[in-house]
Amino acid sequence: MVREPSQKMKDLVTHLREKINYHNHRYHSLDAPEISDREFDGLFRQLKEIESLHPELVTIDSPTQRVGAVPLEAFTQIKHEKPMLSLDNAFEAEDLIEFDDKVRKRLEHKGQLIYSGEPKIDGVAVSLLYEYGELKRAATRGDGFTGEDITQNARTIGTIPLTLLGSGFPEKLEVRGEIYIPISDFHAMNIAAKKVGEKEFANPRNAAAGSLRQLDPAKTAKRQLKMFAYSIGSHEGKQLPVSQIKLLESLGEWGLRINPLRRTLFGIEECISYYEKVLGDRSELDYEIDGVVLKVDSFLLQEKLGFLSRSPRWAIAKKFPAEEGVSYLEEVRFQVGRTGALTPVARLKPVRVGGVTITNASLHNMDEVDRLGIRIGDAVVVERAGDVIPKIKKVLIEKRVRPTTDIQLPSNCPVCGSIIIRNPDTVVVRCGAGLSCSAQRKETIRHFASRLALNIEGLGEKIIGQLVDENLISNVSDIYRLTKKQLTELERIGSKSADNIIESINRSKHTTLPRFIYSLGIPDIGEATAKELANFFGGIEEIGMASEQSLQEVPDVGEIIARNIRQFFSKNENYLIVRELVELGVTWPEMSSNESLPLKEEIFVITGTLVSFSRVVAKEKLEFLGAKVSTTITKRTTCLISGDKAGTKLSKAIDLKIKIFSEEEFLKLLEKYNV
Ligand code: JCF
Repeated sequence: MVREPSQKMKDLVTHLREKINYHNHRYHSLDAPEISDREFDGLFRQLKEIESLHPELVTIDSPTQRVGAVPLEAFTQIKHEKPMLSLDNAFEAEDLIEFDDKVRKRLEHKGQLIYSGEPKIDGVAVSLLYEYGELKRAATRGDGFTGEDITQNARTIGTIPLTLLGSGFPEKLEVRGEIYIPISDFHAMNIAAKKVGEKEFANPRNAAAGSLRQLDPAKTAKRQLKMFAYSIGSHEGKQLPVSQIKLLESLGEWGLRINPLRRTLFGIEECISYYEKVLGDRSELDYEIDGVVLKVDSFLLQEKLGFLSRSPRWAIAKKFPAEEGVSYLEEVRFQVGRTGALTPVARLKPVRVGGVTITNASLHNMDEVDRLGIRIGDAVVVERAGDVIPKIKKVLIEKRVRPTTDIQLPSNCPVCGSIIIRNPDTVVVRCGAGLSCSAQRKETIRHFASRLALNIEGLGEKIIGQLVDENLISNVSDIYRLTKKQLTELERIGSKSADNIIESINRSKHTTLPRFIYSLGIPDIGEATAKELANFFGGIEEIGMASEQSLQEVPDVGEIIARNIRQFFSKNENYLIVRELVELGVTWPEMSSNESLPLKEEIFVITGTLVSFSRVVAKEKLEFLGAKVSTTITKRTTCLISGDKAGTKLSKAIDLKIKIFSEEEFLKLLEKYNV
């Protein structure tokens, strides 16, 4: 019989865990182990042995518990406490000088500014939530507001502490960072995958993303994922360091891994030299970087600068130039898009550019083909910039020795065989068959299910392709008639995935009017225009019946878009599909039309920290009610929402006798309008 563990045993377990965490940190985060792998394994085995004898001593944060959670069926969505920002890009040194000028002007700062510099890791952005130093959950960036819960997988990563070190960390802390796979491990992974006939990954970033999206954490644990921490999101309970570099150093002290190439830079000239230096050292790094991130170092100044939509005014990513390679054009295929537009796609002799094998490049349209003067058999320069589709930069005419062939636009659709239509006004050529062309059917359905449209998870390109080919669906409303049985009869779909797909189909029925409008795939209507239309008309019938003239009253809507909308709804089949979707249960909360928006006269400013949600979300809610939201107080400002630790804006608002709402009053206001 196993006896109750003694106090001595409990102390030993605590001691072992602390020791293991310490050496884990030395090894994974600092690249400076103090003991050999054998000694480390010895400590680990000792802890495991005690834990197996006394399972009641096992805790979730024990280093033995990194792997072992059961596989998930699907990832759940997590809302970030604070949105994850994106960065503005700069490609030229002049862009940096312009950035610096703007920042200094805004701050009315005459001399040099202090910046922080760090390499921009080309991985997967994640957010880790620590409470009282314990890792509570991890999420991918997603759209910046909501991501996927990857806690189980993050726990398997050695550079992510399960418990923070020391005691200086805030009680609640969102840590932001980039997870990546070292280049050497990426190559080893692909060699191994090739051996067993598995899919190879195109680049280390895709490999990292794929590894994080494993439902079984045991699989993630086998990949050599690592993380660099680069900033924080929400935080509570402790005074934070005052600058980016000091914050990075604190993150390092708390046990997170921070990039050793971080620097404090004096003035923009030093930023430019820093960029050159990192670019030069790039090939020696065992991780992919695509530029450097430069930030105004002081948090006080960052706060003064604020944000422009979703990127901070105080940071910029200086991207490395595109990488180039030489290849041959073997063939041109024509792809048929959602609206029937034919896009020529170059099939190239495989060439490695910046560590990635390239076999395809977009040629955009026939004008681009003419501009390049490209012919089949030509030697070409291919360019790859970050994650964008590779491009053909130019033809190497001097290499044209063998006979080459002209690139011909087909006279029939390569998918359905219909006659191709050329509109003399535009460069676009189309298959005019509309939804009778299976390529257009597939693309229309794919767009409908895509993330920014109805967001039907699991209904991706492959499954849609199969469903259309098997004649199980032929338009978007058929999605809502799919049965589990039909799905499981498809290749490679098990009972569980079928259940998940049916569930996400059902979930998608609850949507919003802007998403619904966007999902219809009317040519040239993006998310922004869909929002404007929804705000203006408030209902889908109203849009369907609106004249071209009244459509043009909507901001962003000109002649072409108005005509596209009219054309869409004047087709009986489209009109019917919209009606069917609603009959099949697709619904959205009612929108009030523009004229009746309750806050349309108001200009709000939000200051201080809000407890209930981030300022970005608060802004969205106010805008939903028709208010304008600005970042600076002026005479035109009508209301200030004043959160915790409000500063100069609050005193300025008091001076100007502007109406002030506390967070509580603000919540009451939102409640009144049900938002
Ligand atoms: O390394 C990166 N990919 C990286 C991304 C580094 C940063 O300091 C970042 C970032 C994205 C947003 N900082 C922000 C604010």
